[in-house]
Amino acid sequence: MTTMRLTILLAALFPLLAAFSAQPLNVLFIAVDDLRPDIGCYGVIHAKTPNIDRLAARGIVFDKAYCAQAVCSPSRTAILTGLRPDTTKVWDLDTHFRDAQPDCVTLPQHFRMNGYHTVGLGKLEHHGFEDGPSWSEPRWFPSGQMVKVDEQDWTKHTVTLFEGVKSEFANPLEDVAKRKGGKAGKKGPSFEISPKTDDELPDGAVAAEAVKRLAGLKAAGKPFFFGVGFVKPHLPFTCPQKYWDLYPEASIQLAANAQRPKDAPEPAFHNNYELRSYGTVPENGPISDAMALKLIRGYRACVSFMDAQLGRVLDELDRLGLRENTLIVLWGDHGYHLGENGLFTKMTNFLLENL
Ligand SMILES: [Ca+2]
Repeated sequence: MTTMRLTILLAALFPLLAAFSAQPLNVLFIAVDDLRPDIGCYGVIHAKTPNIDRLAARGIVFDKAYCAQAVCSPSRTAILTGLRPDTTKVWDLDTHFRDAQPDCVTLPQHFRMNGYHTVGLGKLEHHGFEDGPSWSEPRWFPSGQMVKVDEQDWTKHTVTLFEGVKSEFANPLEDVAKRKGGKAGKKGPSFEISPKTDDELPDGAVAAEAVKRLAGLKAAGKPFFFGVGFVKPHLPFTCPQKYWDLYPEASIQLAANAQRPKDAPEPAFHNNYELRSYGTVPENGPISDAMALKLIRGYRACVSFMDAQLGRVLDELDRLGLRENTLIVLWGDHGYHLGENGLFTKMTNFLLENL
């Protein structure tokens, strides 16, 4: 049985009265990669997340939300299909849920089958496992690809290239091929102050595209299900200086419970292998306190960077007068360690408290 890390699920069900109107509500479905509840609306004092907080203030904050399995694809698949990993057979990052459940109906697919126009930008399904029947239009990625998945054969993709933003994530299809072919090489640094502007980074490009698309979705006059996927605060913790500046170095402290719990069984842990795949992190041995402090600061900076991109989308929704008739759901795919229990990243069953 696979469980369970805290995930974040916020919904702005606003206004509730709209739910009783004859006009179907639009859905803005926002996925955030590796977001633990380091967020102001969860009472985390250090968090600088004004846009998530304003969304939370007019909606519902779910504080007992759990994920099916604490890693991207199984968790995302469970959210999209409503099925457990043991049913989808997606326990890893290499399996499409339609291999085991060819006829399942995903959440966006359900809306599509009921008259909605469904569009997805960025990371919603796990990269490389985009789903044909879910979307009315090709899936859009900031790295310069539009991917149309065959509606009958999910192994067939049509890819259109355009001038996109270079991503730290590889081309989704190449990424899968590389993983299947063996060990991927070392990646870039685990954290970095980026000299790029917001829009030159993937999440900024997703926000810019989302802002562009909203006007078209409104003009089309059909109810829409709009999936917007942000990849920060996933590693590497790369974002512009202004977001790092929100968290002065001197304000960062190590996790209070940085030791393994007494008598906890060995299988509950891992050796931080995801973190170690980044170039600046040693292959073995402890993560130094100096590096841990940088990672914690970088993670927080990336949460704020993502929050700023979210704010652009929410502002445009308001500007277009769509707020009253759009249900917004914001969710993270699983929790995350930043040194708690001696761990970094995800893929454990620990719950996080007192961030
Ligand atoms: Ca994830």
